[in-house]
Amino acid sequence: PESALEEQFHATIARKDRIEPRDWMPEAYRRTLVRQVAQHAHSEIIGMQPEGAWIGRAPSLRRKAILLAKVQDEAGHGLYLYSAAETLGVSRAELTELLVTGRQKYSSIFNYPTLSYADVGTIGWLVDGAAICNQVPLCRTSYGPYGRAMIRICKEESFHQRQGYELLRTMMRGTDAQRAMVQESVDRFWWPSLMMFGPPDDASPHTARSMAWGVKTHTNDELRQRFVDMTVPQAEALGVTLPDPDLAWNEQRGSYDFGQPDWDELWAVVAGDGPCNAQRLAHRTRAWREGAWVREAALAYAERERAEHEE
Ligand code: FAQ
Repeated sequence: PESALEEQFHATIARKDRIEPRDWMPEAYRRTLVRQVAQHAHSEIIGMQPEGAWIGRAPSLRRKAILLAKVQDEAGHGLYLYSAAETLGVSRAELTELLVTGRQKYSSIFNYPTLSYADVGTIGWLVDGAAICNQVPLCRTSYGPYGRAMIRICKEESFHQRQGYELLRTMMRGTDAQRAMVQESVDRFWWPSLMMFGPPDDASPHTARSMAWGVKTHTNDELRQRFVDMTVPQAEALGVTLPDPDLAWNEQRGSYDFGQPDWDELWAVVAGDGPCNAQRLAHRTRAWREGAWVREAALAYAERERAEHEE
C-alpha cells in the first residue's frame, strides 16, 4: 500500500539516507527535484555564454587555455545534471524545450554582461565562490543522483574559483588601470552574486518544504551569510573594496553584517527583464535549433543499426 511506501520514504529522509531513482517518492518531491536540477543544469549551460564571449579575446595563450578548459567544464556539469534529471523520468530534450520556451528558469547571474577581461576573474572568484557555497551542502542532498553529481562538480568549481582569484591577483599587481578594471568589475558583480542564493528566507516559497525533504540542507540566507564571511577576507587580501557601506564585522554574531541586495532587481531578472535575458535565450535557442539535424541523424543511425542487427 502507498502509505507503507510513504512511511519508508520519510524514514529514509529522517535517517539522512539517500532516495534512489527506483524508490517510491511523493510526486511533489519528484517535481521539486526536476525543477531544481533542471534549473541548475540550464544555469551551467547558459553560464557558458558570458565567459565564452571572451575566449577569442583572451590576453595570452595561457589565459585562453585556462578559460577554454573552464567553459568546457561547465558544459560537462550541465550534462551530469541533465543525466541526474533524467533519472526522474524527464528527458534532456523535454527540459531544453521548457528552457527555450521560457517555462523553466536558470540562474539570474548569467543575465549580466561581461564588459572586460577582469569579469572573467570576478566570475571565477565571486560567482564560482557563491556556487561552491551553495553546492558543497548539496553533495548531501537526499536524492542520490543529484548529490553524486555535485561531488565532482564541486571539485571542478574549486579550480574555477582559484583561477579567478589568481587572475584578479595578477591584475592587482599590475598597473593602476588594471587595478581600476578589477574594482569596476567587482562593483558590478557583488550584488548580483549575493542574489544567486535566492530571495530572503521569508520570501522564499520553496525553502521550508525543500528543507523538510532534505533537498536543501541550508536556507538561502544561511548560505548567503556563509558566502559573505568567506569572501570579505579574500577581498582584503586582494586589495579590492566590496561596494557595501553596511559591511562590518559583528563581534557578537562572529559574522559580517551586510546590506540587502535590491530584491526588486532579482525578481525583474528572474521574470526575464535583466540586461541580457533576451540575448542569452536567443543564443541558446539558436544553438538548440541548429543542432536538431545532428540529433535527428544520430537517432536515425541508431535506429538503422538496431534494425540491421534484428534482421
Ligand atoms: N535566479 O523559493 P526559492 C552555476 C527562483 S551556479 C533565478 O528560494 P529554491 C555554476 C526559484 O527557482 C548557478 N531564479 O527557490 C557556474 C523559484 O522559482 P520557481 C546555478 C531564482 O529552489 C558558475 C523562485 O525564485 N546553481 O551555474 C533565483 O528553494 C560560473 C523562488 O525561490 C543552482 O541552481 C536566482 N538567483 O531556492 C556556471 C543551485 N533565486 O521554480 C558557469 C541549485 C530563486 O518557483 C559559470 N539551486 N529563484 O519558478 C538551488 O540551490 C535553489 O534552487 C536556489 C533557489 C537557492 C537557487
